[in-house]
Amino acid sequence: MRTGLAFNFETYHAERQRLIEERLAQYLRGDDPSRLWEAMRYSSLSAGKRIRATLCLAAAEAVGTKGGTSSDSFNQEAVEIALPCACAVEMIHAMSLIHDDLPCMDDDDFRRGKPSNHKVFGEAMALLAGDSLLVYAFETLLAQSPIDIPRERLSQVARELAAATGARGMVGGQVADMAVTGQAHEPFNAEQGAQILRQIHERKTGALIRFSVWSGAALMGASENALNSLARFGEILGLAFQIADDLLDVTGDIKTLGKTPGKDLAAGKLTWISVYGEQVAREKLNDLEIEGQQVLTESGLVEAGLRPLQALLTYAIHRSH
Ligand code: GRG
Repeated sequence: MRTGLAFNFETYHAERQRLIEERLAQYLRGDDPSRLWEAMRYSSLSAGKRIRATLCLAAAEAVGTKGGTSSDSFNQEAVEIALPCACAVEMIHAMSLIHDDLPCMDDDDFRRGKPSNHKVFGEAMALLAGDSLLVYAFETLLAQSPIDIPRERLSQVARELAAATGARGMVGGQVADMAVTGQAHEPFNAEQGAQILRQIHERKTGALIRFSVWSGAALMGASENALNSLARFGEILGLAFQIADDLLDVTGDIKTLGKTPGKDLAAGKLTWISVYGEQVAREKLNDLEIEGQQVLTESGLVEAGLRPLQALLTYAIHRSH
């Protein structure tokens, strides 16, 4: 274990991104049929922030941190336990971006500063690359996780990942989103708009982010109290991440964002901006930052080990892309 003097988030994040990308490249080196694997790698290995995978590692490291450990130490054991799961989450995330960009969904030509998957490989291959990534994520989690993780724990993690991805999670959220797209300017009553928005966000983005934090801790065998606190922290961070995303859609530019800005607004999507306005959205972000830090202190985990999670919340809120 390496230890340093003070916690530096940029260094922490860059090192976790490198680890995640190295391992993703290793898992995704299949070559037959070669065009399919190429399409899977094209989206999975392109320049993402890796926030979900980093959250998974950070939660595992927080649980694995014992008193007296420096917060920028590299907890090799925790990282090895959580890396297959972190990569599985990134594969599912990449799959959702590929499908989201298809002409039948958001129809976006750019993603992560590059042409979208279907622009390079065609719609049929993009669809199949997404399908393969979805199932390969589960294969990776189940086949690559260390053998000494209790099987019951691993199967619970796989079950939760399926729930976060499917009809009760991301897919359900996408469908709920599609159902109201184009209606942002309709006369929703305020309460109704807010309720629909909450249901979309909790499932479409929130569920996978919550899972990312929870799973890192669950794989480490965290106590029930720590698990509950970290799951709640994941919900708070998921909502904050989405509000920041909605704000970036109106304030960002294509070069920094790596995708087309203003699309939510143009499509008449229900977002935090269309329902509450920019000012309220920013106030909510402040509240969530405070609430998230508070929830972490209730986890009972060692303070030094929580610093990466604290910093990830701040990053999710203040990021520029
Ligand atoms: C077929 C299982 C299945 C799902 C597809 C298309 C779809 C259903 C769901 C859409 C989910 C989606 C794309 C939500 C948007 C989430 C979001 C804010 C993405 C941007 O995430 P970042 O900022 O991106 O973390 P990077 O590029 O940094 O990884």
